[in-house]
Amino acid sequence: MDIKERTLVIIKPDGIQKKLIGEIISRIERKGLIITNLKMMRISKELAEKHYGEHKKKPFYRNLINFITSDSVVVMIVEGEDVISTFRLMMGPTDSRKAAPGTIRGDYGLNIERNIIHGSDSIKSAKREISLFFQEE
Ligand code: 3AN
Repeated sequence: MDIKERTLVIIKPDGIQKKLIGEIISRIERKGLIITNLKMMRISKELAEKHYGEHKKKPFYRNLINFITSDSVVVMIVEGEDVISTFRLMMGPTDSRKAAPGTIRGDYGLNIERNIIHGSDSIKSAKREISLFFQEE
């Protein structure tokens, strides 16, 4: 059985503006997770709407799309045993104000929207998101 799992990680525009690319990559590497694919890009409105499709009806949807497309992001596929739950723990909860120190959002995030980082929330989401961002695979 293949115990390796994959997740899609996005360093969001606030993470780029705060110069956290190196810090976040370091945390991933020091934890022992493997970065198999990495690119810097500007997310189009179309791609953002596909990625956040599940939130389409939410009141924060428009702001979310505007924010994620507002500047460059870094997108990665990260691999490792139980990487989805491991990386969710490393990120901390969605609302940065509730995230503990030592987590990425707890250390660097401002609030629920400006929360520095995205990580897939399930195997199903990871597969969907990886195919959206790394189509050539
Ligand atoms: P996570 O990124 O922790 O998986 P989701 O999938 O519930 O969180 O939400 C996706 C993104 O939508 C979050 N990262 C956050 O930026 C934004 N978001 C979620 N809930 C809210 C909210 N109540 N107000 C504003 N933005 C939100």
